[in-house]
Amino acid sequence: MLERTLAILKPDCVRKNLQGEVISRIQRGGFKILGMKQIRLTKEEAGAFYGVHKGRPFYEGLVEFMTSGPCVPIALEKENAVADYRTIIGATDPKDALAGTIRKLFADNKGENIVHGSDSPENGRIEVAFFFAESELV
Ligand code: DAT
Ligand code: MG
Repeated sequence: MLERTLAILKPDCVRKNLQGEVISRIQRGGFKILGMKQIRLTKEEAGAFYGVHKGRPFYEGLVEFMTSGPCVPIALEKENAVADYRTIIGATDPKDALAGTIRKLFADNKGENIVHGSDSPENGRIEVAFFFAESELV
């Protein structure tokens, strides 16, 4: 199944100038980039994007972090995109991520973990649409 998934190069990735390192790994993974932009999220946008985590102890810090600087949402397409992208980024906590994954290589901790990835094909489509109009996906 051709799927869409949303990657975000988070503010720590941009601060560390790792955009190229991460994008090259995504490209080597065979993903097609349908759309990419650099933005700075507002508190409202970050809060809505992570709405599923509202009320959890890390939610406020997560919104703070995601609004702390520019980030780079990237719409990706590939067969089995959601699971394959999660394989190359690794576990949420870099301590648990496999060697060679993006989070293991570059992330400092569970909160500041370099990249976002969608967790299901349905959420992949929803999250891509959160950042991109269909006309921006080419
Ligand atoms: P993932 O980003 O791997 O899909 P998630 O959906 O469980 O992970 O959580 C979303 C983000 O929230 C995650 O990338 C970092 C942050 N987060 C999750 N659990 C956390 C925790 N226990 N402490 C700090 N930040 C956390
Ligand atoms: Mg998630």
